[in-house]
Amino acid sequence: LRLRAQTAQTIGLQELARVDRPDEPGSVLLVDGRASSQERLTRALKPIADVAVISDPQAALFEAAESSFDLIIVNANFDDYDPLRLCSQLRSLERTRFIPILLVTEQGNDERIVRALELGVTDYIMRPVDPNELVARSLTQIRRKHCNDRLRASVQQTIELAVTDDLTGLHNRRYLENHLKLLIDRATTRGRPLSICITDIDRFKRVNDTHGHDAGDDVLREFANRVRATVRGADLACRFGGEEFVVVMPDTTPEMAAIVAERLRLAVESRGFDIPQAATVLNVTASLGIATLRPHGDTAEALLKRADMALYQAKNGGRNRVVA
Ligand code: GH3
Ligand code: MG
Ligand code: MG
Ligand code: MG
Repeated sequence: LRLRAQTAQTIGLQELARVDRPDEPGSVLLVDGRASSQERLTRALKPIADVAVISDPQAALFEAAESSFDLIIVNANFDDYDPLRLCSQLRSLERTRFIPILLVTEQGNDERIVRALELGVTDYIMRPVDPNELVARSLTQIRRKHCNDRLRASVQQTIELAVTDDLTGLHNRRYLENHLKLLIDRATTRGRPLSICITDIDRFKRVNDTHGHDAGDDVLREFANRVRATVRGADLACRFGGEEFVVVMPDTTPEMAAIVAERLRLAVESRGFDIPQAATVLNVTASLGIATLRPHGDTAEALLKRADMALYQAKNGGRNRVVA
């Protein structure tokens, strides 16, 4: 259900292009060293934004990194402090680099303005500040920020969907194949062990044949839950296809992998699977094959192949077992 809702939201990509979207109130951080201009600028911005005011530029940097502002207005009027330093810091911090900056500055200081724009300041406004101009420039930046935020969130969601298995919420095969290569590179470079486990549900076709495909899906979801509950946070669990799952275990020797695989086998066998679709509880078992990365030039394909051969032996040996 959660995944369906996500799909619907992602399809809402067209939403991003909508121009009739009513303005959400913006949140603005005003960094300004003088009480008089703080008061004036805040009053001008009040109709379009919630304004937080800070006099000290270094405190402003922390505040900006802690909160989520749509716009930072820097009024270049500090004693003994170069406002471009703050702008440059705002651009370099992960948490603040996407927040637009509007610089309030003196007339006739073209070089400084060019320098500010080079640093990544988004826009500037000259003193004396015309309140209407301030509102217009601020609103433009706030709208663009909101639009960019939606776009970023949507791209993020789309990426997540592309690497997630809809039925179980685990990663899918595409993600595994990409990511396994990275994990292998890392393990090889660092001289660390890495093991994988392929597991396949035993006689799964019978579940479908006897109780229907939806009951089969229930088994797959519950199986995925048990995989999730068994592995560590650093492990990568994925649905490799059908009723086959793969767990990649960085920093894991063959001995440790055998223990994890046996724990998973028991987690499946020891408790019946609740099947709401068929109002029943089913006994399920799985076979597991494990393989460990060889120190030199081992590939993802070769590693998966060895684990798959071990799995095949587990099936041949009578199922419901781990083979290394
Ligand atoms: P074995 O012990 O040898 O693994 O026997 P098995 O029956 O589990 O293996 P087989 O490969 O013959 O059958 C796998 C079945 O899994 C066949 C297929 O219809 C079913 N299957 C694959 N994907 C899904 C799915 O998403 N949902 C459901 N319900 N069934 C699926
Ligand atoms: Mg099979
Ligand atoms: Mg099977
Ligand atoms: Mg299979």
